[in-house]
Amino acid sequence: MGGVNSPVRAFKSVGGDPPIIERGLGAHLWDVDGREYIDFIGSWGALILGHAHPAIVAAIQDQAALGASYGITTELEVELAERVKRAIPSVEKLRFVSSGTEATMSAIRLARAFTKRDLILKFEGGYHGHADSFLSEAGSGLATLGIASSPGVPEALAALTLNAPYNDLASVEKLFASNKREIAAVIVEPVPANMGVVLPAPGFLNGLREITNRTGSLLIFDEVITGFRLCYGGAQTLQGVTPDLTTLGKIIGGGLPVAAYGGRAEIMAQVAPLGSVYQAGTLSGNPLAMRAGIEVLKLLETANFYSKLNARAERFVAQLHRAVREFSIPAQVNSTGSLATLFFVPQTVGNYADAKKSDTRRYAAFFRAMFERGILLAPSQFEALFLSAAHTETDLERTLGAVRESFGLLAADPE
Ligand code: KE4
Repeated sequence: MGGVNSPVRAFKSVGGDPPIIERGLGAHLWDVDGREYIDFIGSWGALILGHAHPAIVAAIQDQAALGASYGITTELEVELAERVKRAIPSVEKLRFVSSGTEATMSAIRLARAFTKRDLILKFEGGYHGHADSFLSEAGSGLATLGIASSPGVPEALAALTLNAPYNDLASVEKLFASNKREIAAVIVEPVPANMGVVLPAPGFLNGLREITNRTGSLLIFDEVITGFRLCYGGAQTLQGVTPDLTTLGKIIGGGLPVAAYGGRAEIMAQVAPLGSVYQAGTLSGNPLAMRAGIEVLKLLETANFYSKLNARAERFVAQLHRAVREFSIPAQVNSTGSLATLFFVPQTVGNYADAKKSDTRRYAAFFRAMFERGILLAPSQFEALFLSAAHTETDLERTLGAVRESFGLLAADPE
């Protein structure tokens, strides 16, 4: 289907044909023609440890020999759940699912049941997977392909999703005022990465917490990307804001299909079989994926993992800023921890409307110049660059060399 199993992989917004990947190791990928790339997609953020980490491979091999899935509870699910709960105390109870979409879809169903309200408020440029309720004004692949709302979503359902500009509390207040006591939940990426990386303005997340408390709505942090990315836990740990529900994915599966939703015990108690909010899944919590997740969290919990990764990422981003200045490229670098986006726009980017002012043709030219130099960035202006613990100083130096050459080409062709 279009040669891909997910639209953003199609390279449609950057041109050219995507490579066919044969294998990965550490921060590197090789395609079927033997070309090697330094990889900054990292399975869209899942591979914070890089490809084929030996401990993860060994755990998966070991578990595979014991069986991949039983469809009955194992101790592994309990162990991974306990690790997540210890890392993110607001997650008092959780349920494993197999994709971030399932996690966010289930979280809003639960919020609607718990509050007995129907409306959901999300943010323009926020991306929470491809469930019907999330496809208006969404980020990631929809932003990349310019799809403002997906056909096939009934008008009546789409009308239950409200959108506000990110970092704009006044707009959120206005939507709450005009939809009194009808909003079940606000769902937000605490640090958005699907409109490109955008940082929460001081007080924004606290403001959402105050508004949802005051109005009896739930606050859902979609941490599918930020969970275990910025620190051992969620962005909520760094931001000091406690949501009612959290969704996780990507990193907690170590490259295998794992996601989760969880939060306050009294809310989660409404999920079947304890309650009657129905959510299920054949492969939810399967032992193979649980083993991978447990191994990942063990490695992430090692001392200084994040301080080392984030310090290396910060040094890299500082060099990126320097190159932007040196070559006078009209661009912004938004970053936090090991997440970064280079927006080809002269002004700062604080929300989706700002991000959409980016010159996507220049991003495409930059992407192709880097690709030709063996550096694989996200094939979209509205995604993030993911640094991993596997990116060595040599990888980063090579990447910065390619950045300078690519900027040189762009500067020579101001278009
Ligand atoms: P999945 O259903 O793709 O596992 O997760 C959906 C999702 C939910 N929430 C956030 C914050 C997400 O970033 C995602 C998925 N991220 C995109 C990349 N930005 C997945 C890439 C793709 O769709 O191929």
